[in-house]
Amino acid sequence: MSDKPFTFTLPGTGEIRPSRCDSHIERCLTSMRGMFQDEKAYEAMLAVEDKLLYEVFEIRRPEAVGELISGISVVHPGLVGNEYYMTKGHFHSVLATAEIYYCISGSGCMVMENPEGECDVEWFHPGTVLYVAPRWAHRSVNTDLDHDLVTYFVYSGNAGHDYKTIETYGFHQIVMHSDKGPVVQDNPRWKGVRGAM
Ligand code: S6P
Ligand code: ZN
Repeated sequence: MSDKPFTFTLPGTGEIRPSRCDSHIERCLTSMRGMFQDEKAYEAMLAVEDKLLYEVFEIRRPEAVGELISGISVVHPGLVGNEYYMTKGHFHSVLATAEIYYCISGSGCMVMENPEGECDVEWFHPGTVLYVAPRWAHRSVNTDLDHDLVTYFVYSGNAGHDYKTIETYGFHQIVMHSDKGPVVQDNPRWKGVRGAM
């Protein structure tokens, strides 16, 4: 990997690919087993098609202190039962590493929590910059049922990803669709001991 400076361009509205991309990850329904509230709806959808829920295009850099890894996250529109398509979500393995998200197009939110169980949900609209403070787990949710949620993210090269904690416990909060729009609720399926995480 070159150590020289470089440039690339972000996707415009209606596009999802940056002009430079070293890795492209696609996450389908199968990789989100157990994460949605409505298991019957999940299994019924999966029986028809293993739908693509979200994609990540990364501009890779060495996973080292001082480096910055960035890329584009695209959460497609849709529902599993009454729950919006979303990312798996994770803590960073090096908990004390922050992340910046910039919303290019679409709308939605970031569901966040820290290991003490404090929760926060911040909303994305085109132009929104979100600072995910160190120690906060984060999950992107697309609350627009007609358009992709496209964000640009930047995080420390050495951050790493801890998926297991969220896979084991879930997030404390969920975002559900209603006639009046998105509603943030406590997660009835959260598997930890309240106040202990
Ligand atoms: C990495 C950063 C994003 C996410 C992406 C997909 O630290 O937060 O690149 O990886 O939005 O989410 P997830 O939870 O499947 O990695
Ligand atoms: Zn992250």
